[in-house]
This record gives sequence, C-alpha cells and structure tokens, in this order.
Amino acid sequence: MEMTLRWYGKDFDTVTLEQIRQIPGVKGVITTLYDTKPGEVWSRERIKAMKAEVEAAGLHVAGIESVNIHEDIKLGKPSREQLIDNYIETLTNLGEEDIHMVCYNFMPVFDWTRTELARKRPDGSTVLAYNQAAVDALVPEKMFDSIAGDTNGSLMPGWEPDRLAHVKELFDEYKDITDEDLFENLKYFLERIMPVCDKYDINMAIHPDDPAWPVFGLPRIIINKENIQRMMKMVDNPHNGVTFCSGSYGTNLENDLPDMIRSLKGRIHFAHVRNLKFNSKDDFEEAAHLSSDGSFDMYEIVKALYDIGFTGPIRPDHGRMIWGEKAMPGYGLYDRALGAAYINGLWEAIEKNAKRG
Ligand code: CS2
Ligand code: MN
Repeated sequence: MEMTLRWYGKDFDTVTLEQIRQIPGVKGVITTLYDTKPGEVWSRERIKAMKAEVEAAGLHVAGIESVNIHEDIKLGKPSREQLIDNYIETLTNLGEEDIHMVCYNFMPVFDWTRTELARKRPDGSTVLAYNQAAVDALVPEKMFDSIAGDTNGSLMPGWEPDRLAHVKELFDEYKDITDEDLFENLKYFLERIMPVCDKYDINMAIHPDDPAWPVFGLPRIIINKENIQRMMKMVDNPHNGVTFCSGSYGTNLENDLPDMIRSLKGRIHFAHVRNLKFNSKDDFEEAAHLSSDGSFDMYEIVKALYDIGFTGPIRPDHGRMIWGEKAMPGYGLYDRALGAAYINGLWEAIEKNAKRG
C-alpha cells in the first residue's frame, strides 16, 4: 500500500502540501480539480499544472478523487453519449499525464449524507454524525420548502443552496429509476470507458454509497458484498474495481468488512480507512481511527488488506475536528495525520509479523 492524504487544491483546502509532506510516511496525495463540474472535460494543461504543483512540494499525485459522474449518465438519458465521450477524454488526458487511479461514485443526487457536521464527543472533539430519525423526519417536500427559504423546513447540514439548485427536478427524474436501471446504466458507462482504461492502465475505483442504504427514496446500489460482486462480474475487467471505504460500507453493521475485503482480492484499487462509533444501529458518529475509540476492529481491516496483497493508495478518511482546528468537516489536518500514523503502525506490525513467519 501507499499512504496518502486527500487534498482539495490550494484554493479550497485549509491544509497545505507542505504540511502533508511532513506527515511521516505520506508521499502521495489524492486530489481533484475541485472547480470542475460533472460532465466537463479536464484539460491536459490543468492536469499538468496540478501535477507540477504537487511535485514541487515533494509529493506526487497518487490518484484522483473524484472525477464525478453527470446525473444524465446515472439516469441513462440520451445526453449520456456526449457526457461519456467527455469522461473518456478526461481519462485520456489523465492517462497521458501518467495518472492511473480514478475514484468516482454512482450515488443519485447526493454524495454522502450526514445529519450533523459537528457533534460533540466526550473528549471535546467534534465529528460528523448520522441519525436515521433525523433523516426520516425530513420529508422531501419540507426539504424543498427550506431550499426556497422557508426556515421552518429543516435543511440538512452541508447542503448548501448551490448543491441543491436542481434537486427537485432531479428527484422527479429519479422517480421511476429502479436499482436494476441503475445497475444497467452503470454497466453501460463502464463498458464504454473500459477501452480507454485498458489503453492507459487506469484503475476505476467506485466509492460505496454512504450510508449504505437508500435515502430519501433514491435508489442506491453500491452497498454490500452481493451488489459489489454483481458489479465486478457484469463488467469483468480488472480495471473495473472499487474504493474500499470502511466507514461507508461499515454504516451497515451487517457488512462484514474484512470478509468483503478478502472477496475483492485484485479489485480494490484504493482504500479509505476510518472508524465509526455506533450508539445504536440507527445512530453513528465518526470516531478516531483507533479501534478502541469506535466500533470496528481496525487491525482486522488492515490485516485483510495486507493479506490480499493490496498495493494501491490508502488514506485515512474523515477525521475528527481537534485542537481548535478550523477546516472542512472531516478534512482537517490533525486527526487525519494521526489516522495515517496509526494505519502505518498497524501495517508495519502486520508486515513484520508476517515476514517473521
Ligand atoms: C468521501 C466521498 O468525503 C467523503 O465522504 O469519502 O465524498 C467520496 O469522495 C466520494 O463519494 C467519491 O466519489
Ligand atoms: Mn470514503
């Protein structure tokens, strides 16, 4: 594995490349062109400039998170043809610039969903949290009222008006889209992009849906072992792989994380490692990476990655906000740096132990 940190680019991130460079064992960043829109072609020049900036700081670009997928592709609309052509052009430009791992997700309308961005934990840190009752209380009609400025409606944290501009129309478009349709549309997309991935050796790494079940009546398919195996088989090419995100698959306590990892040998191209603390099965918060702070056995997760011979980039995922840091929720420096050091420690111990026999 290669330890990395996610970096949003200097215009958006509070964390600098110089700081990242000083985290022991981190040589690579996972980055993106954060100001591009889904469907847009990423130009060769911009990719080159991004790489040069990262390399000038003594780091390298270990992969992209994310090249986002336009909703029309997920919806299977005729306009997807042009949009997939654009995606292929972006992949070509990334490949020409020697970038070989692309993370993306296939979640309708929203990326991750949390109900609180700063829940206080007993140690005084604040974390992202999810409570199912809070989501259930949020009937879509109320959501749209609140977007229109009705303060009685409850807007979800992190859902800035921008992100929601076309949400109502999108909900309407997804009304008749089933899980089967979504699988079909994903298959169509993957089949179209595999030739360019083969040509440039680009590993596509789908990120799981978070939480790992349908929210607001929207279909969600990248949620468990069965569905992910189906996805691997339906486009059976090693470049069609996954981002194994412990914190996203782990939202569903029925997902056996080490077992899932073992079942994906050769197809995990990127790993997000984080811990969750469950207060009940319907309420969880994002704990420190350390096993004893949350509900997962992090040793078993890292061990499973080691055992399958995982060689791709790995990163700590959402961190807590600690030591007074002000940053994008989940993406401060301090707790993610602690997470990287901890995962590195687990890996070193597992590796030395294995080599000793
Ligand atoms: C990430 C996701 O911050 C996060 O929760 O794990 O947003 C992830 O970057 C995307 O889903 C990948 O496309
Ligand atoms: Mn993740």
